[in-house]
Amino acid sequence: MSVRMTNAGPLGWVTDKEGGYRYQATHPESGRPWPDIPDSLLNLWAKLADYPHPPEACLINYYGGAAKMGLHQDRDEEDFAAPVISISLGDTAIFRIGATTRKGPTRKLELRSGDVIVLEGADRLAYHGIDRVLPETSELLEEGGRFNLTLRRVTKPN
Ligand SMILES: O=C(O)CCC(=O)C(=O)O
Ligand SMILES: [Mn+2]
Repeated sequence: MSVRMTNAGPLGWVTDKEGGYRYQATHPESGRPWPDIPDSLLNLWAKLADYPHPPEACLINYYGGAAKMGLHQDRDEEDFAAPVISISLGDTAIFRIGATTRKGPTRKLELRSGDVIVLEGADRLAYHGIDRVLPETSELLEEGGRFNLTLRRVTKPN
């Protein structure tokens, strides 16, 4: 994977050779809990999510150099009634979004710094990915590149 990742929140999305993709409460190398999701992001969720419970994971992706992300669905969560809310910061990305089947038609969207997208309803399980990041399109990050934050509800509340 060319994207660098970390997390905030009670659960983080991780992967390694032994365990594959999963959510867990601690960093797989340090064994320590993830830091809290900042209030500003919890407030954004409360405003935009048509869902009565807070997010449990904030996945933080950093795209440097030629980093990209292949077409995939976000489906490791238990409750697809909760949206995935994605925030873009830094250089502009070419985002691709399609249907709920891998072979469906796709379209491209430019995600600029500050853009927020909500994957909900029929789009919650839409295939999506990042074709590429356009260098030097934002001055937000001194080192360049792009951060993407995704807020996710992982468990189904009782
Ligand atoms: O970087 C993005 O805008 C998308 C990230 C994403 O789809 C993911 O982390 O699952
Ligand atoms: Mn995704």
